[in-house]
Amino acid sequence: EDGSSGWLRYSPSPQANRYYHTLPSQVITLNNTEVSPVYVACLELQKGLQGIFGKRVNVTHENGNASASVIVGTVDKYIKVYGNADEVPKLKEDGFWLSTEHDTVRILGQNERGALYGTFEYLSMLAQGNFSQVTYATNPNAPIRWVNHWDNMDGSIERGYGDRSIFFENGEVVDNPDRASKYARLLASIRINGVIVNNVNANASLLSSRNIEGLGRIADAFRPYGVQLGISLNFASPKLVGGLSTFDPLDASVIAWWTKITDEIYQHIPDMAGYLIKANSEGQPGPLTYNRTLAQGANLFAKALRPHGGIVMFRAFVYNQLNESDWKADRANAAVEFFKDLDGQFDDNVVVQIKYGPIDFQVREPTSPLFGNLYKTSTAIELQVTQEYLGQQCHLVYLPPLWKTVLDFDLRVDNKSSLVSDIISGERFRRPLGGSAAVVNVGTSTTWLGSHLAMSNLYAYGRLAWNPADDPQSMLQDWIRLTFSLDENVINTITKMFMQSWPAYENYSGNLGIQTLTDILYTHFGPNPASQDNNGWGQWTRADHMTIGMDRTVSNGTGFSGQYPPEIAQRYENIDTTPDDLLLWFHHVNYTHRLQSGKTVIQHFYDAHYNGAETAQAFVTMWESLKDKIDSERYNEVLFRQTYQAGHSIVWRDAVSNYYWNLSGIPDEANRVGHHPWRIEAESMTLNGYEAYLVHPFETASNYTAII
Ligand code: BDP
Repeated sequence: EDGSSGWLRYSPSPQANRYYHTLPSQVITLNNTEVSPVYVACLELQKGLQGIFGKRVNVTHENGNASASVIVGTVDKYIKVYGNADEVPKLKEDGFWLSTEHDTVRILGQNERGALYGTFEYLSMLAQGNFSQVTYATNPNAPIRWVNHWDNMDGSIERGYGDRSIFFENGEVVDNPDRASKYARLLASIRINGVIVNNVNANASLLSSRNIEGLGRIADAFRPYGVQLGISLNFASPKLVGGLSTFDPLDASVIAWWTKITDEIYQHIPDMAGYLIKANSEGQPGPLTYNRTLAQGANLFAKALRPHGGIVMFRAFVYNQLNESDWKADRANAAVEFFKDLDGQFDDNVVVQIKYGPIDFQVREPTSPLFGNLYKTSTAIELQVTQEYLGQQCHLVYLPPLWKTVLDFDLRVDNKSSLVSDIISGERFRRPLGGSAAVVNVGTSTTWLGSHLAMSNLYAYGRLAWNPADDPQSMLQDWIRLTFSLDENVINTITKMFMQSWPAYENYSGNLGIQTLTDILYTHFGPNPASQDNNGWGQWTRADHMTIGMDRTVSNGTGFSGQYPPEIAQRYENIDTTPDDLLLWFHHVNYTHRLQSGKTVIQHFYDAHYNGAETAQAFVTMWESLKDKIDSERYNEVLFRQTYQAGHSIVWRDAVSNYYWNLSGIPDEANRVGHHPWRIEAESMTLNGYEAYLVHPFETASNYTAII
């Protein structure tokens, strides 16, 4: 159990004997092309039934007696063979219909991909010990359900915590696509249909003929699983690798160059999903260099892709709000400032990809107001399975509850229900495209993400991309059953840990909407509250001796709250209607300001940091209680990480509490901050060969002192 099977373990069912005779004894495939999703579905059924029940089943193309069979295929093929499919409602693209009633299991997809999804669904039921008789159809919320890799050509991964890239090494695409194929299988099981394989900070050398050929290999490995490959582009490629003197998106030679490259890519990858573009952001080149708009930049690619059916995902993560001198400059305002006026100017095959919050994957952010400002543009939400600011896979943070705060958020555009999930599906503004993308740092680690527990986030991401109304806890419990065990105690204990994990991390890393108080400039790991203010992009906590928080109101602050539709804008403009968990995001207050909870801001800080760290200690004992119920390999690896988190949460707690105690001079009512009677400081021990020295920033080591 090294984690490589993820949630597709097909481990033996404790109920195998009881249900063996009810299982199908053959698989009837309706679509019989060699390596197609339906072909893969049949292999998967054989593998699953063998693993879970020890039952061998044959695959046949015959269409005679269907009793005691699983029939897999598309609805169209089913009608051809069996005459009609009257029971099956009209399905959307990729949707499927599953019926396990009577003695024939029928798994029918709108397309082959849907049939494969239905197969995984059926096997997931069996693997979870669910033998109920069901008949239902399910359809995706949105057509785009992608993951984004930040893999570099040299094989490293930006913000990667799961070892090396599975796609690239030494500047080239890997020769052996086996791992890519295994990954596609995992993705298909959660209904992900697209992968951008390289970093948004893209290297133009990806476009060499040799690399394009290599991408073809990866796409071939993905294809049987219904997963399409896409790539990130460097906007300056015509100049960097094309020998042109410009990358102006309106220049004829530039247009011709992109058209040619795009055609070449489609020769190797006829079903290429499209391009992802990070332009004029964090040093990346873009159309603004030539005084062209971001929409003109996006449309350049849209036109090259259109004949091939590809789409452009254009990132809204563009900002240049430096605020060293201007206290009103606010990076949170950037996306709306850059994109609002471009609404209506993007081609139909462009999707603007918007991070869930206005800053950058923080532990708590309000919903990005850009979702409520683009009526004539298709949009997608960008989430991050990679726990960049959220403990980098060393802390347990189950993310769906955080993501749901955004997906379920009602922006009240035109005073009408406007859930983010309905906006990105295209439904609210009647857009043709839309969906989700998640940054995923899967690498060569046997655990894929560098941590067994972090896989829950990838699993749930796929589920939410398909159905944003899915419940975080029930998705989690499915994942636990598939990943660990059907044992009630295991399910309950892990559920408890996970459902407490995001609140705990928020408590010790930055609460009341102050953002994750991590080192913001470099590592994005570990506490460094001062760095939030001492940099040109930030000034986010605006903390001084008396006050804290960023005033983002229209009346006195940066005006950010005014970017929301009126009902929401009023809610955040007014301190009394701003929820506590976003108070310091929107308002600048005294440390002694009373929250709706009745506590002062500073006392809430202290209490939250202690509570959060205490919860993280409890994760260790909860996990230890499962010792005999989890295989030793995964038990020990998880225990190691939980022990680390327990310790690091104390570092967080003390660093942040000490920092604000020092700044405000207001003591902790419970007299904990600065007093740790039970703790033995390293520098107080007798240490041969070690020396104590003062650290900077002071709060990152207790007593200002570290040992080297
Ligand atoms: C930030 C990451 C940086 C990414 C950037 C992005 O720190 O590595 O390049 O986002 O999303 O969060 O483009």
